[in-house]
Amino acid sequence: MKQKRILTIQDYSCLGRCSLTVALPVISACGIECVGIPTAVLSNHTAGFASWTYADLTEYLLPTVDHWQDYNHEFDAIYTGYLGTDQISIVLEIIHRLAKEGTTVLVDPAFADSGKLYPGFDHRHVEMMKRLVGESDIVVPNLTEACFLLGKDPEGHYGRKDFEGFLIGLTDLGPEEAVLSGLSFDNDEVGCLMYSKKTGRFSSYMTESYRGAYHGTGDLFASSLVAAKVAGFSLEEAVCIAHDFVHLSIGKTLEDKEPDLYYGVEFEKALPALVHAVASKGTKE
Ligand code: PXL
Repeated sequence: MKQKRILTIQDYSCLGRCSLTVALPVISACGIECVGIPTAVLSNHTAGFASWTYADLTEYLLPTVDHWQDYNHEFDAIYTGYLGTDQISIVLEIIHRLAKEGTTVLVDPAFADSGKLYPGFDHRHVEMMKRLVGESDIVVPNLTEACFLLGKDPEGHYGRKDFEGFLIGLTDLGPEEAVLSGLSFDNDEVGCLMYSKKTGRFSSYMTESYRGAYHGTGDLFASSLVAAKVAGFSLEEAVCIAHDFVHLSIGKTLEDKEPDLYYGVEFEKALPALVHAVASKGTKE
């Protein structure tokens, strides 16, 4: 069988286990080729660290894709993560040029968490991100991002009915499917709620919660979800695989006596379980 290939467009933060330093190993471990276009190189991510250095690669995005014209690159999925505001229209153009029938476009909005926008982002970023979400097949925001995208209070308190309304609102922006991750309906559980426009069905997947906020877990979730989808799992199955992977990664991190949470979670220790879960597709069929 032809090897599957995913294109991902997001930054490379050297320290902090997020964006490309997560997407590349996670997708590769699943046996899928991961083609990464770096949008910028940062010394470290911008959440928690007091400062960072930054080399902007906006100018390099379209020439990279122009250069590919002479080759017949087809992508099973295009997956976008953290982007600069002025990069979003370029990424839209890249999607228009490279997405063919059968290419799944997955957008992780990656611009906010814990009720707040990441440093450097404002209302214009949210508006541009809405356009990108509009071109996606699957959108995977956290609750804060969903609130910003839908004009809801990102620091409000919400329950399951509200989350269902948010998922419908997200699919009204364009995508067929939406997943909210990191949700709690009660304090002891954490998980995901998803919605498919085609079937009109909601489904959820919950496990016990470790509580607390863990940086980079949204990127781990999106990377493992897109890999599982491309490997042939349904959205419901892929969400379970991705959630279990993130959950195990946090568990492994907390086994560490002195975890330094600025640096993300120790997902490397959970990769064997992810590989096993994704490989089970071949044995089920
Ligand atoms: O994990 C999302 C992310 C990606 N890239 C950079 C970030 C963040 C979150 O803060 O700062 C540079």
